[in-house]
Amino acid sequence: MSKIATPEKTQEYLERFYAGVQRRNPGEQEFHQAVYEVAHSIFPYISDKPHYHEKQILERMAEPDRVVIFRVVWEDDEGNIRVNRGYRVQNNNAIGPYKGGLRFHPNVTLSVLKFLAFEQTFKNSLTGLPMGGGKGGSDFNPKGKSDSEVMRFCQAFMNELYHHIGPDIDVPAGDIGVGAREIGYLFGQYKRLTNQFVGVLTGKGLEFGGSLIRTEATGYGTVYMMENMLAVKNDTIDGKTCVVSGSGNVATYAVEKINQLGGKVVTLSDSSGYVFDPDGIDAEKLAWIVDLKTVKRGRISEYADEFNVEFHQGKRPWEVECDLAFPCATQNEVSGDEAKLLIKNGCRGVSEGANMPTEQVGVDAFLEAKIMFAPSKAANAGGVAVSGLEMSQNSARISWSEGDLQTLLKKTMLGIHDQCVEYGQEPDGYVNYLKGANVAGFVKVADAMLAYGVV
Ligand code: NDP
Ligand code: 2IT
Repeated sequence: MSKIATPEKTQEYLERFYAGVQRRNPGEQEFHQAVYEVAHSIFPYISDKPHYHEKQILERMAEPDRVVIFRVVWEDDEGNIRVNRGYRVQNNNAIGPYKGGLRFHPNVTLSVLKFLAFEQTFKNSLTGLPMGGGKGGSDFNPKGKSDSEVMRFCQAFMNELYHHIGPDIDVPAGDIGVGAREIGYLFGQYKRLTNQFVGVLTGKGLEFGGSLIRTEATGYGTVYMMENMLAVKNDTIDGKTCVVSGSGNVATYAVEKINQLGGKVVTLSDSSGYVFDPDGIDAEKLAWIVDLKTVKRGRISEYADEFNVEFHQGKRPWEVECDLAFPCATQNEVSGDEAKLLIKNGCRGVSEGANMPTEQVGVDAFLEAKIMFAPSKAANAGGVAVSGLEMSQNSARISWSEGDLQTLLKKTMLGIHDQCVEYGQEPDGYVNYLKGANVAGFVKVADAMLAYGVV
């Protein structure tokens, strides 16, 4: 069979490609899912562009440049020696140094990090900034650990990671379980090991090279994406009832921006369940949650006790009626049935703050119902975009003002929105943002790879 796809053979070629990905990466379900979702958009687009096939561009993008797996040994407060596994997946550096977060969570596996690094490659391309795609982390569970234990773990993790990163090589940042505290410990250890003060991590404290609005950027950007989609329909967030999942960094700043734009957020969640507050989670209640999560490191169920509202143990918020939904917790947190329930209950728009939060059948349901659907690689790119701006500020040894950064973040999200429209608008006018994001993200990386030849 020829390697060259033709429009007639698109489906056959997609299936052959996907079978190869499954065969070479056995058991890596999340990675398969992420690659399939992208390939499904890319094959029809490249079916009449043989140069991409001849050079096996998508095949190369779905094989990480490099994966580093290492042992992390640390001592807990009782003097026990603990062993975790650390990873860094360097997926693709065609358009810039590898860039992407670190996740500390017990369900971290190679499959999870490979899916995240693959997605990051397209997301970073969409930002328009020169950043390749990477991701890393560990199966370490920060929950219930003391600050000293987290510090010792971070130091042990960096003792290996520092060999593989650098401001022009690979620049990690935060993700689930890695916030300001962890980035501080990681950066401190990098500096100690290398005797260099360079922008090797983003999401740093403002005192040591961090950028204003990096903390807020992902959540804000996810809401700007929704605002941009609504604007096409001459609509706004004002007055809309919104359902948000999660209660970490992305979720809380999404709530803050929705409130500022006049929307009402009625849910937040964590892995134990969700709270339903029909009066809305206003700025005061949100400040209470941020303190609960970042200082006391408590659970969202405590909100229900404090504000006398319902807590739905073991459930996810998608059963609550809403106009707009913002999944901001983790992958595959919206099942196919939950997606259908959202549509049935009148939800008109979904903007994904988390990475790949919707199962493929759910994504298909959103697209079939032709509701506004911003996939994660477009919707949550505001975080890594401001990380890119942090890298620029570090290289130039300057700090930009909050106003300048706010403008750049908004401009970046609008640019991403417009690229999705350019590549995703269908003949009937419906914008398939998923297709648009995948194709727009692909083209830039693919063209850079073509320019390098076969390497
Ligand atoms: P945080 O660690 O700050 O918060 C994570 C939130 O998600 C917590 O509420 C956590 O609840 C919940 N959660 C985690 N795992 C699960 C699970 N298995 N089931 C249900 N809930 C879960 O992380 P972030 O807010 O930074 O990240 C959230 C999502 O956003 C992730 O998908 C991340 O990849 C994505 N993202 C983050 C960016 C950033 O800048 N931070 C940038 C772009 C995307 P619990 O405490 O119970 O675990
Ligand atoms: O998924 C993501 O884009 C992030 N966790 C942020 C990555 C970054 O480098 O800021």
